[in-house]
Amino acid sequence: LPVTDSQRQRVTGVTVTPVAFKDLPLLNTVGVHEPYALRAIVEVRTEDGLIGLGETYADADHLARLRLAADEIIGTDVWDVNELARRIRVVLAGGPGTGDHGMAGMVTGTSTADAILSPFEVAFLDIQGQATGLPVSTLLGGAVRDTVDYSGYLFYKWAAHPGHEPDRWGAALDPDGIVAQARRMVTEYGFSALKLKGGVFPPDEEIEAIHALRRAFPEHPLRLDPNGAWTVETSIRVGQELDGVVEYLEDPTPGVEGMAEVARKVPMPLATNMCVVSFAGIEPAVRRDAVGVVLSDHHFWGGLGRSRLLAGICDTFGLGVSMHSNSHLGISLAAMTHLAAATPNLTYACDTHWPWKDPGEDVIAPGALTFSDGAVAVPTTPGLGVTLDRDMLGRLHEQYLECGLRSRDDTGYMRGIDPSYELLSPRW
Ligand code: GKR
Ligand code: MG
Repeated sequence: LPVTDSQRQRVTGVTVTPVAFKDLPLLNTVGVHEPYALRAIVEVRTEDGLIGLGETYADADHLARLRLAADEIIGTDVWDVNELARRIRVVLAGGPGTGDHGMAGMVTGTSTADAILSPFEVAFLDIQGQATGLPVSTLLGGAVRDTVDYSGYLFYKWAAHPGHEPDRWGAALDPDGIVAQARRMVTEYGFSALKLKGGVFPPDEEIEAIHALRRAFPEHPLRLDPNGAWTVETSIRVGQELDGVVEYLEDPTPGVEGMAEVARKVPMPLATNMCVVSFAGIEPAVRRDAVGVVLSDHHFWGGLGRSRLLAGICDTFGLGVSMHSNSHLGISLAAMTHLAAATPNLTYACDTHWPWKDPGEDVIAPGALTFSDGAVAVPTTPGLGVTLDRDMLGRLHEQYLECGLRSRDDTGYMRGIDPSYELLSPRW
């Protein structure tokens, strides 16, 4: 891209604002979602008054590292992402190389430097787009699709957080509840693929839920993700029983060796956002043929540029690419949509937690991103195509201050409700 002097932009200020938004009692293999999910909103300002946005986890350690990085990147040119990455590596030197930011312990081994780089890189791309009048997907090499498909992400859940009124989704604790949840999600959003978060009930009950979904939705690609809750033997049995029913089985068992053993004995590809979560994890998985699909996630793969690098490596080794999600707001959805649009080999519907969010709670002005037929139209306006709603940012920051949560802890919250709850990996 030819960049004129007026399009060059140096960073003059960075603000990192933690926010909390309401979350529902979604169950997973390490516990249950707390009443609020935490995110950090990153604003990067330039000498010409442009503001670029990024969104990431807000766990206390991660937040402290974001703030260290924020001070260090003042003066960087927003076109110089290599310099941004270098400064972040320098400021983090001596700190932890890997971590489990925002994942409640389910995903470990992500690169701390890449997780810190991500929101700043997204904000830099947002500014590059505003300075040139180009959408981020164009800066990433061009949108190969106008809309990005997302999957309906089904969770077992309670009717309400203890002590609260029933929420708008109600309980889903058996196959009928999951099918009812799926029907509503498909009706409201138009999703054409469905994923069930498993690892909550004994595997036979989750197999039954998948069969019930297949009967109710004969054409929808289905996925099951127990977050490594099963032994190798259980995973093989589930995989064989779901032959021809799921398009992929996601993280059935913990660890690359176990995944490789399961992969040899089940008919469908194994997908992962747990055993390949950083560039260092690719080679061991490829060498063992442990996974068939990598779920990229720009929040821990170092931003949008490095996620496209991951997609290129997957292409080289014949691996499929899908996309992972955690509870998130609109800046993340915008970034995910631009990335997916500009990644030719991202051919699966992406995960999103979007339907679980209170529709009235976001930090972006409404209207920029909407679901139609299960897909989001790729914004065509400059940058990410979303703008900050400062009133909402302030309100959700107040909510963060008041809610008292400082790091995601699904297990601790579950133990507060059920003191006998045990964390087991694998569980069955
Ligand atoms: O939100 O409970 C959850 C999910 O289990 C999430 O934390 C996972 O990281 O969605 C993720 C996954 O695909 O494993
Ligand atoms: Mg997963």
